Amino acid sequence: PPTKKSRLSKGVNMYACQNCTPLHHFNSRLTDALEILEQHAFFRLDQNAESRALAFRRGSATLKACPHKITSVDSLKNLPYIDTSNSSKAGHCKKVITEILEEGFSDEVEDIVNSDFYKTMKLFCGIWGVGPSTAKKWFDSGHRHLNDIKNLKLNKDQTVGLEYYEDLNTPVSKDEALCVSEIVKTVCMEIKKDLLVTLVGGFRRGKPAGHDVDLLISHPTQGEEKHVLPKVMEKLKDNFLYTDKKMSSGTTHPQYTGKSSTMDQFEKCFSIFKLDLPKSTKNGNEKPWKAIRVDLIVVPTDQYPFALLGWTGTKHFEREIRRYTKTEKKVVLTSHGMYTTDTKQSIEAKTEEEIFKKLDLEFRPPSERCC
Ligand code: DCP
Ligand code: MG
Repeated sequence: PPTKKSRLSKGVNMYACQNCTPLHHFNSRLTDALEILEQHAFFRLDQNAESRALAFRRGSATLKACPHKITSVDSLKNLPYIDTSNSSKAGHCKKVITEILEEGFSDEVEDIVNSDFYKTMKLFCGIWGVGPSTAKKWFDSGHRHLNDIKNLKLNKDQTVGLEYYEDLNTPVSKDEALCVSEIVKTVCMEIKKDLLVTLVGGFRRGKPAGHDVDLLISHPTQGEEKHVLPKVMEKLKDNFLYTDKKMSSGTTHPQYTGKSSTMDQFEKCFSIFKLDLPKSTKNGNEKPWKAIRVDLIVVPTDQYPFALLGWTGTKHFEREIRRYTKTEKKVVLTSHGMYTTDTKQSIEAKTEEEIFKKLDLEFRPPSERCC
């Protein structure tokens, strides 16, 4: 059974993976504010940036899981990561929420949104291949506009990221995602008729739009997925504006612990796809296609349920289920598999449901993982 700490606190559990977090919830005015603070903390890159950002995300995840609208400070009582007496970070969440509940807005959030720093960081981080450290370097050098960046030394990702900035910052609709998915499926079928293409990421959670299209490619027979990606890429070469293939290290073993705990070891291709627009949306002056970020991830069938879980997100849900698993179950969970921390024994699972069951977690379908 879960430890005392992790048990229900006023209906909202301590680990976000234990809660039902639907796409549409009751407290978006508050969570929008906390997520601006989260992003701002992340942009600042100072000493405790990551843990400060995480504290805001945890507070926001709690509010998203509340099955009602919070209208008074009283109802914040005992909420995890918001009303906990011994954390100054939870205190910060509560202070901002209180301001919004009582005044209708938060000065701190307004100041951030209107600041040159925040606006510029958002602009620069919108370039594919640019993270907060590069963006901050440019900001500190006095750059404020995309035009200022054009003549700087950029890597390959950043160069195409800047070239297709507008398209890549226009949300991908569900229809567009399905369209890309169908094109990839058709090509896969030509290579091997049993290849399976699964739309994951935000769209699997039910989001109507997203920033990219994430597709898992697998085959029901173990090993049949090998050597498929180069063939898929060859067949799609006219559909791609840009590709960056990441080779598998060959160590797609559940116990592999790479440098980054969030980056898995699957063979994959990060690409920019050139999607033809339907005639009705074409207009005389515009180009007849849209640049869309597409990720193709090749998954051996024995690791499929873990990859499915790992690529469905959200990022916070993934972080939380791994934290729960490690702390409460002494098990390491990755997109490749899971194993016990002490004896390193692999724990098998054939479906997502079985993974939850083996971890003593109530099953959450993708639509309830929107934390
Ligand atoms: N993922 C992760 N950690 C990363 C990258 C990805 O856990 N560092 C997982 C969780 C995400 C999924 O992969 O849900 C896809 O990542 P995206 O960044 O594409 O996020 P989403 O698809 O959830 O949202 P969006 O609509 O912005 O694409
Ligand atoms: Mg995505």
